[in-house]
Amino acid sequence: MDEPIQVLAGTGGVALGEARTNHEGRKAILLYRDGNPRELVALAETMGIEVVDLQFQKGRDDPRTFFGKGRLQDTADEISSAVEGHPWHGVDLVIIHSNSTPRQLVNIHEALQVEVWDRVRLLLSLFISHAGSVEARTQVRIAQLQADRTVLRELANQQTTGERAGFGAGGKQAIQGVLTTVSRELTQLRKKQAKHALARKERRRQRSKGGARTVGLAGYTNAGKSSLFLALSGKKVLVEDKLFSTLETTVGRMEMSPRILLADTIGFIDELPSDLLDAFHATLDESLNCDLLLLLADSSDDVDELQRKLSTSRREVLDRSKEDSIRMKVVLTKSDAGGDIEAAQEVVRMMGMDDAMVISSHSGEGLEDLRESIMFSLYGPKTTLVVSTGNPGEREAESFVSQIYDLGIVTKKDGLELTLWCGFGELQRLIAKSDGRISIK
Ligand SMILES: Nc1nc2c(ncn2[C@@H]2O[C@H](COP(=O)(O)OP(=O)(O)OP(=O)(O)O)[C@@H](O)[C@H]2O)c(=O)[nH]1
Ligand SMILES: [Mg+2]
Repeated sequence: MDEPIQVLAGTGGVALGEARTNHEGRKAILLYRDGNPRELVALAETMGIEVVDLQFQKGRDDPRTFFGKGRLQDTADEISSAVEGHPWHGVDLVIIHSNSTPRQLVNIHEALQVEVWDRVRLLLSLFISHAGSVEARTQVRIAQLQADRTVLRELANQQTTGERAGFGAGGKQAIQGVLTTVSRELTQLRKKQAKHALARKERRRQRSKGGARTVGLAGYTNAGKSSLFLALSGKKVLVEDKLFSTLETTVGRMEMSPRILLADTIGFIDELPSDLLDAFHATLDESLNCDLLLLLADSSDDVDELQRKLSTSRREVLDRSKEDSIRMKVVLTKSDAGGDIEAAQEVVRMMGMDDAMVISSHSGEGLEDLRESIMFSLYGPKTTLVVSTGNPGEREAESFVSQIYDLGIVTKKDGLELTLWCGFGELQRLIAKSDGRISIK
């Protein structure tokens, strides 16, 4: 490219090529106008970024520059003149506590001359640093390119309207060139993503053909989904005290009940723009289109937090589920962590949902009851079957017994009497095919 493009850092460096993925040790300041910036600070800290100062300005945000022009200039001066020993010394990142418009991002960056992230870009950076698998990386890259494209279009637009001087025709062409490249990559990535989605769908179809039922785990980020998945399935997944440790769906069998599949997935967060979450729809679909959904909420959060996170999670689930009605059960996690369980139950009730199950994946409290309750939701009450001994020369009773074991989850066996959880349809078929040898007690 003949003329350098003003790279809007934090957009993933379209024009730079490689995006930076490690932000450990960076220093940032955060600008906010309303709401509580704590969650955004926690997200930044998850990446090892130190937020050294919070800057607040009253009133509605400026549609051009978020903060008023004067205040933004003061901030710029302070960043550029901070000497050794000043808390702002070494700040190379500014975080905006909102989902900014491309216009705001471009202008703020221009004024401050350091990397600028709004909420979306911060989440994207976090996703990029946590994306482990090929599928997760594809999804994140799509989300990132979509976000980049809006900023590039704004840059191109400002040049066309003459708002942005200094690039000339060469600069404009260069931006158009990058835009074309971005669009081409997006098309390729979407094809790749469609293949992943198809493979997931096929796996899902195979599983349900085999009579398996799926239990999805959903909830706000850090609610304890992966920990519960691990406790119930024994299958190792990443558990971390970080936001968004999980970015894709992992399916595992429930221990002792191999016909029940659990699906751990990405968490929700407030104000995640819909198109950003859309990038994860294939992976989310796999866990949300289930026979039973466990909606997890952290009982150690204070009640306001709990309510906010639970409402967000429920709304996202309902918006994204393809089924008309979804069977949902609230689970309060981390019961060992000293939260007010009664107050948490009250929140659940106030939201019009049935009383929650209370569990701790660490101490094991409530897990047995949860297992039972999952089975009950999926299969209804247990059934007791009796296999008759049959006459000599007839088929062995034990072969019917082993068929019953294949069919459902046997919890008790007393000679030829078996108590089990199983699907009604499957049960009817087995009995019909048994020539009267299997009956319900
Ligand atoms: N005390 C206590 N902490 C728990 C329990 N379950 C999970 N945690 C902690 O909560 C944090 C988050 O747990 P995860 O299981 O990774 O949560 P998640 O919902 O999968 O989080 P993301 O994938 O990041 O959205 C970790 O530090 C866990 O150790 C529990 O039963 N008791
Ligand atoms: Mg997780």
